[in-house]
Amino acid sequence: MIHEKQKAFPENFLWGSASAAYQVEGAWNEDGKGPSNWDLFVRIPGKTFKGTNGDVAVDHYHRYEEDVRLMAEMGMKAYRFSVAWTRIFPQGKGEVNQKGIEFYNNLINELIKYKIEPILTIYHWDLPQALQNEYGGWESRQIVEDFTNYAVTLYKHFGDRVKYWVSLNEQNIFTGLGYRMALHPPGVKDEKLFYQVNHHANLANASAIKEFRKYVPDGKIGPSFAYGPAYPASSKPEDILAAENAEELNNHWWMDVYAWGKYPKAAWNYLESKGLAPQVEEGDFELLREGTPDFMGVNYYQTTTYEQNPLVGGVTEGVFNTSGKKGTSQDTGIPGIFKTVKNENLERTNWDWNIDPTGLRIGLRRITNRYQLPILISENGLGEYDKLEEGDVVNDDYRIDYLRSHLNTVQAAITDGVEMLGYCTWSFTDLLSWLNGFQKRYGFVYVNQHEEGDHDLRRIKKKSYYWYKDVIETNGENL
Ligand code: BGP
Repeated sequence: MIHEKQKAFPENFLWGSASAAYQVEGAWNEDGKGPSNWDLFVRIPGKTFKGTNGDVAVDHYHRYEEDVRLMAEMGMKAYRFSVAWTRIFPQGKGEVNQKGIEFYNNLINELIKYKIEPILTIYHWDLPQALQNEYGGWESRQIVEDFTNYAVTLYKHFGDRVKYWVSLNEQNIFTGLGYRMALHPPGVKDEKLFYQVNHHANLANASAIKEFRKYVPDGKIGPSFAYGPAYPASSKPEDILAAENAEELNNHWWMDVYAWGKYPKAAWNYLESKGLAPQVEEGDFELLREGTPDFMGVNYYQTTTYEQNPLVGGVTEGVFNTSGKKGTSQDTGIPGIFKTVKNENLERTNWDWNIDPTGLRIGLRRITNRYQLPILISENGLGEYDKLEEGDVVNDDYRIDYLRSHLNTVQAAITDGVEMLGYCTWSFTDLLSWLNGFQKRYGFVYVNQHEEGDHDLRRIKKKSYYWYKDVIETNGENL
């Protein structure tokens, strides 16, 4: 649809930015914090770009007041951050660490002081290592109880002031990269275990949402799903079927469970025939149905294009570009199901991520049609090299172009009828990229931090900072 006139962004639209504890906080072993799986994983040689870790990150733990002040000056309406489970329960369970509660209380109060809506992510990948050691973390159903207890602790302490909650961040990514591709902790490649781990995460998610209703009845909660809408490479029916397969196995496999408490049929049958379907116990589906969200959180970066992949001799494992050298990624696939191909209609970033604003609108429409849930864009942004020029200037016009084009399609989706709660860019300040060090930058605020050497971590507003400020001030009229 080409609209003659776009609808305005809703009043009270949550113009925000997002971050994650491990990527910004630093202070990895301070004030009683216990070690997380990431604290250990990054120390294994060869796992991250130039061995970078979040020991210091961008030191948000000590500089949160300055960071919030910068948000306030920009006029930001919402800030999505995550809580480090290991600050609240250093060993994953047991005694609450009051210092951890204190830090997030301070952060929340600081945000509220400036009328910035806190959006709290309960879990953004940093699992207490103690739980990994004790029972394999997500590999055991025991995680459901410990995760729920952790979530309830957060509801009790922060639910009076925090009304927007994200349960799990990108469950599809942390389970997939952790148990299928061995790129994230615990660095395992085991298809069957991957589906089982993911089922436990579904149960934990639903259980935490179910409890939420008791403790924060006036709040809203949902997961943040990393949605990469699937495109067929051509109009060949085989390619269209390959894209359908991808949509079902890579997207509906998660979103159907969130929204409806059930797995999609063809995907389930396929996995069952391969002996890969998760083991389900009595009461599981009931719990999944009882723990459905108020909104779908969407982390959108790109679409993926698929074509047919032969059963015999088909493409399997691909290669991820974590170096920032354009063209170093390789396509991946499942024989007999699909394989990915480069979409020649789209530009790519230096990390080979497709730039596709229209894909966002397509994704928002698909979610609206299938689930009829409001949507919070909980992440969207451009990771690129930035150049700090003389006089502390960063001219990141490419980031402005990226965000503007995506916001244009968000507005088109709103005009189509999609119910949007808000839009959080990834990210506010620069931060640590899990596998790509500090050179892949996302923020409106440059942080003088690099892979090597000691740096002063000073904050510098980029050109995009002023652009987003104006967008917020005009409620999206000046895109
Ligand atoms: C999402 C994660 C974020 C963030 C972002 C950018 O998948 O939720 O934590 O890292 O991607 O990814 P990257 O840092 O790999 O560029």
